[in-house]
Amino acid sequence: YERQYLDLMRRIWDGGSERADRTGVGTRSICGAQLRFDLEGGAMPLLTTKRVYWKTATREMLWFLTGDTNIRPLVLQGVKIWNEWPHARYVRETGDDIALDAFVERIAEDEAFAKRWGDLGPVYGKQWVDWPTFRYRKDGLYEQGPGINQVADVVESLRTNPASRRHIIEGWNVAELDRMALPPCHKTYQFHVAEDRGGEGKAARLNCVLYQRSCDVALGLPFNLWSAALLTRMIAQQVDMDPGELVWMGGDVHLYLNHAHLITEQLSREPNGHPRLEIVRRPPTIFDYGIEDFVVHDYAPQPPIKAPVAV
Ligand code: THF
Repeated sequence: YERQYLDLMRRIWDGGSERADRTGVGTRSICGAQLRFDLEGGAMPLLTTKRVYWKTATREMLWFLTGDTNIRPLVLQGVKIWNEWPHARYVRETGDDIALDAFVERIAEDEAFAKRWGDLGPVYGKQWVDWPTFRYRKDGLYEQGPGINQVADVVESLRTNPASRRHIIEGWNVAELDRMALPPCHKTYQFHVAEDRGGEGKAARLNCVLYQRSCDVALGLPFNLWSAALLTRMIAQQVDMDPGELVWMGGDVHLYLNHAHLITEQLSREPNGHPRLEIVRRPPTIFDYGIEDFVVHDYAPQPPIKAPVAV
């Protein structure tokens, strides 16, 4: 399965069209790609050709599910992957040229500062569990309505109407894009239930399609694949189904030009082993998981390969 990832990387590096992008770094990019991973038996799309920090990606997923959009809880757990964006905004808006490390330390130590400068705007967490609504009053004006918890709704619809074609979690709230530090990349998750064919009391299988509009193949995709598989596993557990297949679809699928060393090194490596995820407990709801509920077996990856993230 990992070969699909490496083949995609090679295809973009060899044949992608070179272009300037929003971040100014430059990419090679292709339009449209698909990867498929079987999650049966605990299998996970966790790369072995470099170390992927699956606990970091898991903490990020659990943070999404809390609905929080401030980086402080991540910072307090040592998760650094969202730090660059609030830092860049702070420097831009205040003119204070503080170093990233010092900024992050302040986020950790100063709650009021974190409240003011640590927020990413209404990104994933907010849209997933508290999508804003408005309703019209009798006088024709409108007021805020109750937020929509898309994750809870999908769990409920999988239980009550598994054959539905509307099991969707959507991050792309058009009206709020301009307030987000970064509009969602992994924007649409759709779940699909394959009813058991054989009978014999076998559970239905839960499949997931993820549509990602923009994909940083070297740094982001290893995280995004893990996280999508993780979410599918968690939801499957909650609705008493077996995990099925993860289908990943990308829109603008690219490699950053300053990731050349990572790409060359990783493409020279051979995949080794088949890591598995065990969820050691069945929490009462999809919102009650903790990092200690997840154990990965048979993961002996090759060394990490460092590369800078484009902001
Ligand atoms: N922007 C860009 N340019 N690339 C991305 O992958 C990306 N994301 C999120 C939002 N914007 C993005 C942020 N996610 C790393 C991993 C995921 C990120 C951001 C950064 C990263 O640096 N990973 C390193 C180190 C990990 C660590 O130190 O814990 C790695 O080696 O994997 C994709 O959704």
